[in-house]
Amino acid sequence: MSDSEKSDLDSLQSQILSQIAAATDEAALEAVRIATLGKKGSISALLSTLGKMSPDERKTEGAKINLAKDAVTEALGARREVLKAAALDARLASETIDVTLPLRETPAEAGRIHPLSQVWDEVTTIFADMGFAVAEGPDIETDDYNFTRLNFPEGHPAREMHDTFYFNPKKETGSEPGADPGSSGAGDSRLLLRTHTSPVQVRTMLSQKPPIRVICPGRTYRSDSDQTHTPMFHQVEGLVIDKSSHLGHLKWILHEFCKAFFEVDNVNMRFRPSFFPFTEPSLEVDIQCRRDKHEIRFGEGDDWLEILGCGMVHPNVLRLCGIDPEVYQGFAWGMGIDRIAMLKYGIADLRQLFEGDVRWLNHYGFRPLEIPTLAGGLSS
Ligand code: 2U9
Repeated sequence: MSDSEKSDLDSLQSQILSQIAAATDEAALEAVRIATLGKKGSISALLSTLGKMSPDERKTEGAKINLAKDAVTEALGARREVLKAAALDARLASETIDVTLPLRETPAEAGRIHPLSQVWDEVTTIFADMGFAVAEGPDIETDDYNFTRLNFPEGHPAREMHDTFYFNPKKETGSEPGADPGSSGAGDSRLLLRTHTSPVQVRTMLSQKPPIRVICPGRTYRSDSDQTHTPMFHQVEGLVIDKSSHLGHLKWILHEFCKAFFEVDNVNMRFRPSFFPFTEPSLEVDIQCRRDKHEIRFGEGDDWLEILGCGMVHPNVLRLCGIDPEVYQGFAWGMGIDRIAMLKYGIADLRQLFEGDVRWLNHYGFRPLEIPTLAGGLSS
């Protein structure tokens, strides 16, 4: 090999080695390998010239070219290891996780129970513990079940008192087949959104024999909307029918309910005479409380707060619901779930209950897995 050829091989080798050193990733390094040691690579091309040389020349030239090939192969291997390690370091750096971060809450943990649902559950838990059954009925009712059978006479102002949402009247077809014989006329089948849950008690009395002990929680509707009224609101009503049920039983039940619901050892109650078409006598019930600036405390203080209405079921109602008032008597009561929820949980504005604001719900809502029980605490 001439001096110039020697320096050609040297410069090719040093050129390849600097390309290897400059490769910044494994793909670039592979490109250098193919350009040098691949089938059409520069070193492979030199090796292919050996065949045309004399045996002596081939011996010396072959040794030199193979030395250059070994140097390139070794450099490629070494650089590949460096690039592999660097790629692994970069991946580990980009995929680091902070194991000290708090876990994200699951949907079941992040959700909240609305205060109205909570109070609904608390109320049903308390009455179920006293032995009451829970009954529900349709939101769309007939005039008959909502008013007539509850002793609201046709055209009586008490019907207007309820600001009823009526549906358009059905076209009259004369006497409907299978019409209820207890119904007093065609107007009775006109549909409406129930103004109270009392039709559920009507249905209960028509379908069951006394003794009856039932509570009826549900949605109710009245065409009324201002700071203290929403067109849809919630009620829970109760009914007891037996041969000797009396006001003393009613007072005991309501007293026990108030103590359990407001989670206090004693509540003073005041019963005032009132009027409802479906009860006689009728009473309104106040509970004693102390109003501080930001909260109300029950069982102490010298203020009174109205929480429910009640009374002995009117004999006309018993008769219209298929129960003989000469044999049976009973009592009933009704209260607003929205109102008692606001009182218990310090909710100032009724409309917040229906806005569906998740920030509000996060503050006032309850954890889904903490179900109210009398033994475990209603609202702990
Ligand atoms: C039948 C017989 C009697 C249910 C009753 C009340 C008194 C009452 C109001 C409280 C506030 C409605 O939520 S409110 O707007 N209710 O004062 N409700 S007695 O009496 C009945 C029910 C059904 C068959």
